[in-house]
Amino acid sequence: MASSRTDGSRKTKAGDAVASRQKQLEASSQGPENLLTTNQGVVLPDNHNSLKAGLRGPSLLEDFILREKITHFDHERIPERVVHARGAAAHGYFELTRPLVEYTKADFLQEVGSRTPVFVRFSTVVGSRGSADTVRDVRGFAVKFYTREGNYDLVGNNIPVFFIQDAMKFPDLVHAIKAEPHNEMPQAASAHDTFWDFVSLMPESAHMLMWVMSDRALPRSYRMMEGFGVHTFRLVNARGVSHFVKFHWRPKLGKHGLAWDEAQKIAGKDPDFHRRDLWDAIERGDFPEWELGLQLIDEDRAGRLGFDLLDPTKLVPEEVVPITTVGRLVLNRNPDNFFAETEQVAFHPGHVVPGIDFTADPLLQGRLFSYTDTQLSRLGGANFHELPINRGVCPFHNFQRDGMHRMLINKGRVAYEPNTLGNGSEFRVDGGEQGFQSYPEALESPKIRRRSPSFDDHFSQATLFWNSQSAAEKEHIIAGYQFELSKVETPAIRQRVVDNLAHVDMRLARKVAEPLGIAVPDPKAAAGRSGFREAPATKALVESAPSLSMEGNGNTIQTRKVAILLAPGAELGAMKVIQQALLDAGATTKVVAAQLGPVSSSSGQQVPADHTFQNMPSVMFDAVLVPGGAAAAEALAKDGNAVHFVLEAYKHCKALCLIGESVQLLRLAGVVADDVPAPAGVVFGSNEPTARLQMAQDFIAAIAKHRHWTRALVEQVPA
Ligand code: HDE
Repeated sequence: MASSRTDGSRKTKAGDAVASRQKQLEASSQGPENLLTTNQGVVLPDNHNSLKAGLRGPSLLEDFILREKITHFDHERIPERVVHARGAAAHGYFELTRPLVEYTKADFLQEVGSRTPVFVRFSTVVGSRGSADTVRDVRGFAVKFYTREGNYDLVGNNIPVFFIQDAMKFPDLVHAIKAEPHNEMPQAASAHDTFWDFVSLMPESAHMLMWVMSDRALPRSYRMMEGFGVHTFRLVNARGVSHFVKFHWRPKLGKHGLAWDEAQKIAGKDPDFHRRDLWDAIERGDFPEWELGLQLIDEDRAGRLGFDLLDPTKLVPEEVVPITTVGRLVLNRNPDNFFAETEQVAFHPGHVVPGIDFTADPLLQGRLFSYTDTQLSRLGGANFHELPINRGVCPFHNFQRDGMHRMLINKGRVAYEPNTLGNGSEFRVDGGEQGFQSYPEALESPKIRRRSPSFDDHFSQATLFWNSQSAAEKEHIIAGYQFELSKVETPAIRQRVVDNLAHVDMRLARKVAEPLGIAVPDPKAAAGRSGFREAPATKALVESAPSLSMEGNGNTIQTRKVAILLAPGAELGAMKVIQQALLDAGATTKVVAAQLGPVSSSSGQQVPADHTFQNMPSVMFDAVLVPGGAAAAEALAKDGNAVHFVLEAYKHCKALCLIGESVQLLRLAGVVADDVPAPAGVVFGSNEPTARLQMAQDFIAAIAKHRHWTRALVEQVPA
């Protein structure tokens, strides 16, 4: 429990802030016990039988043990988050690698090497708590820093812009994208009429829609996605000088996406795919890591960007303002209890510390109200800051009192200020230098309920994003729109979407329209609609920004999962060499076979299978390795599940290494033939010892590329 002292301990250097935070949490933790008691501590005589009037008689109301147990159970659930209900979280630390004294007085951003404990929650936005992880959606990326000056929350997303510009439209957006209210369908999906109805009437959503239709909305892993603060914030230094700042989290493993067909299948095969991936990586000791990067912009530069920094539908390309790396985030401990930590954690963009401040972004301003307000119903009252996961590591003291579930026992008779009966006269009331000082931004304008014309250009950055994508990424965006609109039943809505798209890029609009059987998009139709404020497109400072593409990103195979398909008679020689090379490069391998138990190799060696083709299908892996051996290849070729495994990995453009005779698995589908070069990302080779090392290197290089999106004949393979 936080102490109520206001002594100077927040200034003393914590020896190891991360360890003391953990100790603080442990004080509220409980491990398993042998003895069961009631909540009052009375030892239970029996945990199987209720108290009855006779062996076969009715239960007695008097049974306080049964009543307490059932009552507690009846109230186990709390409302899920109204958005971002589905999530997973972990503990870790933030380490500063570059001092920011020049820009901010925030204590945790001063000294290189200082470590601040953090709790980070990732989430999807639209689905309910039990929905699948791999749906097409934005991901939340919320970081709570337990600093010595109070908790600082950076509550961001994995997409750097947002659908809307003003908080006033947030409830409409959420009502439109969530399951439709009459039948609560579809779950965790934007592919339905109400969402597209709304966004097609809100051209300010054009930029964000491009991101959501891209593979950014299908991350391979939380560990392989970027995070963004989205809004422009301020950093303020000790002299009161302010800089605008944009926050970026950049994953050490690179940014990577899934194939859409794959993401949909994973949603059924393992709805916990991202949650499990995060949990397993931390349990294995593969601690996920991100760099914190800042774009620092002074007032003068801000005026020359060509768009309004307060508009959350705009980003600042790093090609225009470079990103300075200032620290690293490491997640190294899984929560002990999902409910107590991941569910009860309460983030709030308004949790700031001295040296970090807001801007007048009208979306951010609305958020500053929403987050405490929502906890009042979600966490049942005003004392949620006392929950162990939400407690700060520095002392706090004020005269806020009472309320549901108050845990702190405030001593004394004084709960007001000023006072002379307590120590009230010691408090500064003269607006002195101490504490959080709001940046004194000059504001003198008439009240007005209107949108600034500087927010009117909705398409230039959507076009910039489009221009910055590789050919394959563009195809994915087109396919994303086509899929979503094919689920929209009202033709006029589909038409409106493509008419709007014509303002982003005519080719994109035509390609989306074609297979939907709708008219060639008409940009003028969009412009004539009410709510469509046409603004002269601002000149983008760059035509294309490679940093917005995910192609060619990352060159490591660390933590990638490789399936080794085994059947009786497999020749293990080359396979073993390649497996070792994969492990040395940091990948993990699993043996997958027709059934569990040992599989006999060609030399009679017994290799235990970790999984079966059905319980761990190809969508659970990043790459596939199949050993040679005529008998094994024959057996796999006759097993529909094995053939499907290989072809599905091929279709999802994953790296494949087929040794010796196992090449026939791809021949069956007609995607390889003698006279055709090996498809991109597919490595063939003989069992000969001389070929092994080269094969291993080629396979590692193929996995490092993540996916071979331009691979030939993918459409020919059945889904
Ligand atoms: Fe949130 N958002 N949001 N949001 N948001 C919530 O707070 C809200 C927005 C984000 O893991 C809620 O505690 C409004 C942008 C994350 O616990 C709620 C507006 C961004 C999380 C809320 C926005 C976010 C939330 C629901 C527009 C990216 C999950 C439960 C004015 C910068 C945090 C809760 C976690 C959660 C309101 C827009 C990120 C209702 C009103 C933009 C990562 O308060």
